[in-house]
Amino acid sequence: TATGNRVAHRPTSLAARAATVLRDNDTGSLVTASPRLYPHMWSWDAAFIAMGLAHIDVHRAVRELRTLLAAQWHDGMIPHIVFTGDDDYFPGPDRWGTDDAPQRPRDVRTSGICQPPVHAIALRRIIDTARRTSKADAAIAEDFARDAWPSLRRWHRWIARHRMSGARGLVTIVHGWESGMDNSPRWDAPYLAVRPGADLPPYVRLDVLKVDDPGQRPSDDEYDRYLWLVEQLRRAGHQPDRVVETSAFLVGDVFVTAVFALASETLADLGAELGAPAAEIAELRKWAGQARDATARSCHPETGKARDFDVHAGTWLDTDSLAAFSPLLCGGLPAAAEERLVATLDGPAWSGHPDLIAAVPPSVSPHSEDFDPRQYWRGPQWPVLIWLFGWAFGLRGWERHASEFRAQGVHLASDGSFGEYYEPFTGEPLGSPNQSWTAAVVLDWLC
Ligand code: 2M8
Repeated sequence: TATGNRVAHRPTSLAARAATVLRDNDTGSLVTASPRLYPHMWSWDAAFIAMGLAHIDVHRAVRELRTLLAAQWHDGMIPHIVFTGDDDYFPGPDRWGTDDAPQRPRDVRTSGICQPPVHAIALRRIIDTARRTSKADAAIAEDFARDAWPSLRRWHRWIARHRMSGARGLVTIVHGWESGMDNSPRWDAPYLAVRPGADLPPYVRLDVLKVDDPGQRPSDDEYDRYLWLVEQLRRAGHQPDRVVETSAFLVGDVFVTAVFALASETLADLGAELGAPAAEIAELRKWAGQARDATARSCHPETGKARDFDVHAGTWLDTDSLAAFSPLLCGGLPAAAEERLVATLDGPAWSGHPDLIAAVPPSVSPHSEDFDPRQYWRGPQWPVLIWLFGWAFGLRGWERHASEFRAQGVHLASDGSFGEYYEPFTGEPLGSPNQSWTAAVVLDWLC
């Protein structure tokens, strides 16, 4: 079937294509984030990818997370990129300068920052999928969960220790890349204050060579700032506390905070099922509570939308991005405030915008002056975010919303190209085609 000039695949054919993408991007021990643009493993991509793999082969799903956890730093941080041998991506490990960091694992090269902690959520989903498949699969997933639980707990402890002070209780990030939403307008103001030094070593961008239209990627000016922050991290020797003291970019990220709250609670529940130590479970619930409260407290008194906090400027950041709805991921708002936020999300500035190809929220509101329908994290729809919100809605008992997000997410991706992101009015796939996490969430929606 076709809508406009978009071809729409039937569910069985779409699922088969999604599985093929994951197989094609598989190097054996890891599935790269995309075939050309991102030839390595990314932390939060890997979590979603593993969840998709569980529908094909639970062994393979578990191996994906084992690969990621083998790259966990000794202090608990899960790095945002695990590099394969491929050197066709910039910045690679030499530029990150992580080889000298004493806490990085010896036999694998990684970046020196992290990404949203969605891993416990993926593990929960993998176990649930495996339990529906067979007793044997359930045993594989549960055995792995017993092994992985202490590592995930150390990861959450790292966040609680190093990133939970100084930003009104929100989890702080030291680079826009840590948010996963690299060039979101959320970070425009804090990035303005990042002034690349004259001693920024020269570099050549590779990303712009791998997309049809470089206009869908961040600008050169933005990249200078990204690379300057990498330089600062490297000069801080990738020591977590030194990094926080010296970074020109230091922001409390409300989306990461809400994900941390949701994932900590999920990890605590898993721990209770697996018989983990009670004190460790209680500590996770404490962090979840703190993060949930900080998320709720960030809401604007008039609009009710959640906000990020710029530590250096000492100001709240008001941006009409999807992160404004973060409290819906983790709960914690009074009932009336929550209802209002849900109504805003469903309304004409978001999912209810009459011109959207699929009734799911874009990364930035089409009513915002920052909105750009083709520009990366500045307007397109991202299936992976739709999955996350939809899953959280299901958990919260909002079945109608959860199934609506699932159906509309499938509709958005039904062209079968598995775009990294989509133009929200036409459904044109943008960025990289055959993006693994898009294939993974589509597979999860369909299975
Ligand atoms: C994008 O980020 C990387 C840097 O980490 C890049 O632009 O090179 C983001 O969309 C990020 O959220 C994602 O994890 C990564 C791989 O898909 O690509």
